[in-house]
Amino acid sequence: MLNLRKVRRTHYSSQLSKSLLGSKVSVIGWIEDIRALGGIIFLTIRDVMGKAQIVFTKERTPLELFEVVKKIPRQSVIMVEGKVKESKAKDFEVEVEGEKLEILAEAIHPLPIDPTGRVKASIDTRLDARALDLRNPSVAAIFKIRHHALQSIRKTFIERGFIEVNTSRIIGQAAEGGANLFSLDYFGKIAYLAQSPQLYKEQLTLSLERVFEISNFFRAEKSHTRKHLNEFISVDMEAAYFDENDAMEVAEDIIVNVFKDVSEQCKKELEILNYSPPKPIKPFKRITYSQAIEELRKDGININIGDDLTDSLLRIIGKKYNEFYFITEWPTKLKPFYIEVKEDNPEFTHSFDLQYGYLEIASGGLRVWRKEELKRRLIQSNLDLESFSSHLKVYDWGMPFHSGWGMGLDRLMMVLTGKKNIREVVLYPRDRFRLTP
Ligand code: AMO
Repeated sequence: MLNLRKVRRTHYSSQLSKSLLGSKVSVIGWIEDIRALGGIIFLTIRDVMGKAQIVFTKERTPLELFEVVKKIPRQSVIMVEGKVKESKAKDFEVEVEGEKLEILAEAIHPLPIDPTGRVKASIDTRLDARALDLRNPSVAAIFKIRHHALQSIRKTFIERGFIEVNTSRIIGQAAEGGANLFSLDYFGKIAYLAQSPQLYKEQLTLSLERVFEISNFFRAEKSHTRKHLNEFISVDMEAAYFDENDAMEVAEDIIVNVFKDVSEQCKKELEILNYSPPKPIKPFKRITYSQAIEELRKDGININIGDDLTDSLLRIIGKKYNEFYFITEWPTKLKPFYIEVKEDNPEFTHSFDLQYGYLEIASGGLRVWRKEELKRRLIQSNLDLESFSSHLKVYDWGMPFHSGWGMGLDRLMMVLTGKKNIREVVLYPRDRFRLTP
């Protein structure tokens, strides 16, 4: 029986260096490679920090242990105690001369995928074995970058006086209107999984003034694309006394800082991915929706003001603007009820989408903050006033004007890591065909 209290690591693989020559160390990792060359066995073990070489020689190892080591299946987790010595291998400056070995967890053979990546597998096969897939350094790198990106985003918000909040994921009314809701039975009533924290974050500007939330949201969209999931992480912000330009500035700061922080803090991970992310500079370019339509028309595309910018049209625009840029002043009919219309031209709104090339990263704007106007817009959008009553009453309590946006973290991660399929950057993606693992 394994004595858990004796399982101790003195060093991560990345901490083994010449300064430890001659010292006894204890390392823990999974076996990536194992090569027995006559009287010597070379093990490459990996841990979360990197890899190390372990050597067992026949002359120094009890015969029984030597025979055991040879046969341990790859990806099994072992603990090795031994002495640090210089290595002749080109990948390692030092290696551990194994003296004791304990198998902490044995892996089966064959495994569903090869996490070294030498044997390629489809994204679906990899996702079915996601926990193992993450032993591949180029997969783990994505999620280490994600961790740093989240820290950077939080830091920028906090520096700008925003408070992090957590609103409910189970809601009684559709935050965005529309039909893309998953419903569930809530003690005999119908409840929904939140599509966005839209109504809550707006309400919170009344008291907390500047809020942000980073959380999972749910859309019951049937579309099966490389940029949509049915559960995604949205970074949301909302601020009192902000107009849409103030909100856009915060988005610029978030983006500029996240790319800077990741480039500085994730050098090793970006090298593993062999990718250098863009280096956005603010202010980002801004084109109005009408200018975008004009440009498409010049390219001979038959399109009218009021038509949506579909994926294929955004791909054309994205080729010209292969960077971060805003498309502003969208037509009222293409935006939700809570976006304020322009006083001089109510066909258009105080809205923006933040794009990276063809990819929509965020959308937001100035909100309707006067109750009568909000009621008018709800009616215009064919939404039932009664079901919004708990939201509407807030507008009687001194609601400041406010603006905000929602940013798709997973899409941002695609740009940060150079991945073309959103499933690559999400640990356990949920799409129409995938509910496990
Ligand atoms: P919107 O619906 O545009 O706006 O969503 C905001 C951002 O979230 C990301 N996103 C998605 N990512 C992956 N899969 C999906 N199915 C998905 N849907 C959206 C996109 C998008 O730009 N309440 C407003 C925001 C606001 O006005 O504050 C909203 O939800 O990157």
